[in-house]
Amino acid sequence: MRVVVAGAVMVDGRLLLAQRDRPAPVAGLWELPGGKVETGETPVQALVRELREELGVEVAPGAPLTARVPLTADLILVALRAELVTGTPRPLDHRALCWVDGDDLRRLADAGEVVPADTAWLPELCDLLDGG
Ligand code: 523
Repeated sequence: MRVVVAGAVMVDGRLLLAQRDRPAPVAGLWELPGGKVETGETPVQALVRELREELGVEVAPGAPLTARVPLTADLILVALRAELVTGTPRPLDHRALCWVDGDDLRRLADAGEVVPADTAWLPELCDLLDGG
């Protein structure tokens, strides 16, 4: 079983979303940025590496989100909260980035503009965002 780890980066009550550039079925949709855990890495190490590569920032991973999402028979998607330590996120591997509050996130999801697997985290993300 391989793990894909994504990061929930929140600053001042807003969540960072990244717009996928590929593959075609999800291009243009918004996700929590991240990627596959490589052999010999922990999910925490993988998230630090992925967000460094994809966003040009250093993060400190924290608590996991509750939902774990099976993607395929041998791939599972998890998310960790991540504190932004240094840098300003840039879309080095995505089409664009945006910061959303709870209402923005619900609107994007209602419009079908969130990567399907990531919608599993909507309730807990909206709770975190709405709670300030
Ligand atoms: N997801 C997904 N949501 C989400 C991420 C980061 C990834 O549904 N927030 C899915 C998309 C792919 C798989 O997880 O099916 C791997 O994500 P990807 O392509 O971002 O990971 P990489 O870049 O490590 O994969 P390779 O391109 O294969 O290296």
